[in-house]
This record gives sequence, structure tokens and C-alpha cells, in this order.
Amino acid sequence: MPRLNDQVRELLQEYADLINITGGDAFRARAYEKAARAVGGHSEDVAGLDVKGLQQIPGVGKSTAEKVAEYLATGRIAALEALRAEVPSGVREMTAVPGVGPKRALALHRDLGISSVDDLAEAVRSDRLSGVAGFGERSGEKILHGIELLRRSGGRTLLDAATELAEQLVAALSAVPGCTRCAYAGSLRRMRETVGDVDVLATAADSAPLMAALTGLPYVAEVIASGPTKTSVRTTGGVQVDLRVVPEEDWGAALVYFTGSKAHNIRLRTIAVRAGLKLSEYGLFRTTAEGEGREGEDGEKEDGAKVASATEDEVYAALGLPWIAPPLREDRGEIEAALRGELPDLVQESDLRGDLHTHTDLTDGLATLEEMIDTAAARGYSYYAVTDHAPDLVMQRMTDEKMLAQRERLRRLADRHRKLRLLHGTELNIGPDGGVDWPPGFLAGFDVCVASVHSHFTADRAAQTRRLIRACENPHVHVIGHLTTRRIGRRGPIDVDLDAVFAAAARTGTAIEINSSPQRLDLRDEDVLRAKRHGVRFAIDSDAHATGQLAYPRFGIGTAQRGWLTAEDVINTWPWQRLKRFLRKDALR
Ligand code: DGT
Ligand code: CA
Ligand code: CA
Ligand code: ZN
Repeated sequence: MPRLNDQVRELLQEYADLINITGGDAFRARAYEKAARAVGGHSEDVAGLDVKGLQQIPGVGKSTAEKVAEYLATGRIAALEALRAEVPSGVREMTAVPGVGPKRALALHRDLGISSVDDLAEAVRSDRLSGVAGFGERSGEKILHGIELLRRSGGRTLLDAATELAEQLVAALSAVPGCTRCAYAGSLRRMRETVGDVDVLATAADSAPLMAALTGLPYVAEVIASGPTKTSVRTTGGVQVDLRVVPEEDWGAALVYFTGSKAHNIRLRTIAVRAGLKLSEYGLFRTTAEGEGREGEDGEKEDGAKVASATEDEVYAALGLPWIAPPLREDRGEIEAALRGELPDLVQESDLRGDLHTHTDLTDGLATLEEMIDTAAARGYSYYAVTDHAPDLVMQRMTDEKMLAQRERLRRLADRHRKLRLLHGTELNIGPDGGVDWPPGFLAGFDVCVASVHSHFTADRAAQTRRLIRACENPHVHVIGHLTTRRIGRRGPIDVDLDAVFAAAARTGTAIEINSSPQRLDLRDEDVLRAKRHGVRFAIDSDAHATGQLAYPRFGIGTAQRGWLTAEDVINTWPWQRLKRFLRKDALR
């Protein structure tokens, strides 16, 4: 839950935006905007303040104070609700797209019926904006770029874009003469679902050629700071990159330090101090009570004796710990587990034997059945499920006939793919009451059924919980797809009692998906940890809608590792015979 002041700031900002969008007094809008910032930045919690007290905050006038007081007392602001009713929330999101703004957003909504950022992108791509007043020839391009920037918003970048950038950087810097080692660190190495910036670490005797190579890259738009040990730049895509160059002998200590997380590092330093050592990005050193050595940053004396620094293994070992995999380095119990010798044997991408959630051009995929299957075969899988959308997702126009014809076509392809077991499946829609698209007789014809929520996102907690538990209890539902339906940076999760759903999934032998699409990564890491405690099994799937997306599981694997999963927890690492037994849902028979 955000701080109350931040909640109030958001509401006032929204109110200001809505005034602008609806063509209200620009002066008033600006006053609310200013008040929003004032409340957000105010050091005292607004919770304890009355109208008078609120007005003491510089920039907060009487009518703002009254609205805030109303919110504190009732949990809502009537005037805001009234404006919200006039403007779809998607239109407000559109105003945030650079190059659109309130007036244009409203015009697009009124004249073209565009009511979300997604609609807007679609309209640009299908050329619906050309000829509309105020939109010149290059506007479309600018808007698409603006949408991309917005989607990175909150300053954070999605994992696929960050990974691609980091791999390019590492390749470019590794090729610089004198560079002996180069890798990315930070939250990206820990496989967090989004990254704030990309941290790259390199070793060289002379850092200058590496720094010059970075600032000279064609996709570097701005040099934020540059020095002998650290250079920061911003790419044309808006992502910040921090490059640090250290002597080769300090690689391990620097890699531990810059991989983080900060919380993990703090725990390591505490362990070091207790052992009479000092850990920094330069190495692990012995400290002496009143030594002669040079003074460290925090005033402790070092006697100069370096205990470890060349490799991560060496640094952890000197602290009495085994090497800890980066996705675990969040101070979520990994230090304790390491001390007990109980670190999990994390699931790896190479453990995956198949993909259980994929689409073709029969519904909203871009590639044909044959193309998807050929790509899956090239990945070396031993089984592969095609799971196109079921009929209740009306825009996909699925019919029984189309589904059965696809099954025939898939069965015929089996001859061409003797090493790859082809599974015919579907992605069912979990209805508001937990029912799914087809009757049991038809469902029984599928090898595997994923069931997902694609509608009624705003149902209340009790209803969402009930519908998902009922889906788990369906003997034909094997996997719950993208359980919370969130889209990172664009749509929040549904309100659901996850523990109740996890318990039902464990009890009924229903797997929960880790949807590997970098836009979803649903379940997220901390919920994976929780689900595992309930004894839930997982499926790490691509939800691919194109051949290239069959590579997405590398991101889902990151989330699974951050959730401490082992191969045993993940049904699509199992040999086919074992998976086949799981798909019978014996618990319900
Ligand atoms: P991000 O970029 O927000 O997704 O997250 P990180 O973890 O990549 O954070 P970043 O880029 O600020 O710093 C990279 C690593 O450097 C971080 O994980 C741990 C280390 N680090 C940075 N600042 C500090 C600090 O003040 N204390 C400690 N112990 N470590 C730090
Ligand atoms: Ca970072
Ligand atoms: Ca950084
Ligand atoms: Zn889906």
C-alpha cells in the first residue's frame, strides 16, 4: 500500500488531468496539480490533519483541503467520481503519451472512439489517424515512440528489452582491446521482472578505451557522467546504462557488489564484520582493531590484507557461504538457507522439456501451426501443446469445427516430428462464475487445457476467488494461465485471495502457470514463493503468439528461480509419462 500522502497526490493529479481532458478551467487544473505535488512532498502524514491543518500545507487551498478531508473521512471524492464517470480511464492514460496531451486525447476519443493506449497504437498502425485534424504526417511515428516510452514508465524497462540491450552492450564492450571480462550485473542479473537501469561490469588494466567505446555507441543518446571508474549513459530508447571498470583481480568482489541486491549486500557485510572482515566492491579485507592500515570508507581500519576478490565463489567461500545464484539474492532467506546448506537446486531453462501454452494464426497468433511446431522442434522439446483460444473469447471466432480440424491437422504432423510429442490443447476462458467454454464431453477430447481469466477483471475479491477455485475443481482444467491477468506497467492484478486459490490448485492437482511473456510474468516471484508453500505445481509457458516468442521461457525461468523453484516443482520439466499422469487429475477421480 502506498503512503497515504502518495495516494492523495495521485488522486489530486488525476482530478487535475480530468479537468484538462474535459476542457475545464486550465487555471483550476494547475492549482490541483500544484497541490498534488505539495501533498506528495509534504513530510507530515496527512492522515492526522483536518481542513485547517491541510490548508497549512503550502500550495493547498481551501477547496483542495476539503476534497482531501472528504477522502480521509469517506474514502472517496465525489467531484472526482463525477469526472471519472465522464472519461474512460484509458483516455486519461492516453494523455500521458508524449505528443498526445489532454485536448488531443479527448478529440481522439470523441471523433474516433479511441479509448485506450492500445486502441491508439492500433489506430496509428492501421493508419486511421492520417487526415485527422492536428495529426501531421510524422505524428504517428512520434506517437508510437511515445507509447513505447510510456510503457517503460515508472522509469523501469521490461526484461526482454533490457536483456537485449545488455547482451548488445556486453558483446560490444567485450570486443574492445584490453577488456578481459565483461558481464551485466544489477537487477537484470537477478532477473527482476523490470529493471531500473542496466549495470555492466568489465575488467581492464586501462578503463579509457572501454568508456570511450560505450559513449561512442550509435544507440547512446546522452552521456550522463563519465569518469575513469564509472560512466553512465542513456540510450536512444531511454534506458540508463552504468558501466563500471575494475582491475581484473577485483572482478568477483565487484560482481557481488553490483549484482546486489542492496539488501543481500548488507547481509553479506554484516557477516563479514562479525568475522573481522570488511567487504566492499574492492574485495574482502581483514580489519584490525587499531591497525596501521589505510582508513576504509566507514572509518574502519584495514590492515591491507586482501582475503578474497577475484571470483564470486572465492568471496562467498571466505564468508563461509556457498555461491548463491543471483535470482536468490534478495535477502528473502537465502543467507540462512546457504548457512544451513539448504539452497534450492534451482530450475534451469535447459530443464524444460516442453511448452504447454502457445497460439497459432487460427486465433490471435501470427504464425501457422506448422511454423510454430517446427520452431518448437528446433528448441529440442520432447512435447509441445498448441492451445488456441476457445469460443467464449468472441473476437477470436473459434468454433467446434475449426478446433477439430486443427486437431486433425496436428495429428497428421505427428509423422514429421517423431521426437516431439504434439499435444492438442486449448486456452479456455474462465467465466465470471468459474465455468468454461465447452461441455465435459468436448473438453475430454483435448490433451491439455489451460484456463485463464480474460474478462470481468473488476469482479470483487470473493467472486474472483470463487471463479478461480471452481476452475481448479474442473477435472478438465490442467493449468491456470496468467492467474492475476496483470500487464506490467499497464494493468494491475485482479483482486483475488491467492492463498485460497493456491490451496485449491494444490488439492486438485491443477498447475499454476508462470506466464513467461515479459509483459506479464504472471505469477510474479513473491506469489510463486507463496504458492510453493501450498504445494502447488507450476507450468512455465511462453504463451507465444509468434515463433520468436517461443524463447520467452527464459524470462519465466528467471521468475521461477526468484520464487525458489526446483525442476521437481515444474510439470513441464517432467518426462512425458509423468506429465501424462498429472494431466489425468487423479486427485479429482
Ligand atoms: P534497479 O536498477 O533499480 O532495477 O536495481 P539494481 O539492484 O540494479 O540497483 P542499482 O542499479 O541502483 O545498483 C546496482 C547494484 O549495486 C545494487 O543491486 C547493489 C549495488 N548498490 C548500489 N548502491 C548501493 C548501496 O548504496 N549499498 C549497497 N550495499 N549496494 C549498493
Ligand atoms: Ca540496475
Ligand atoms: Ca545502476
Ligand atoms: Zn491468454
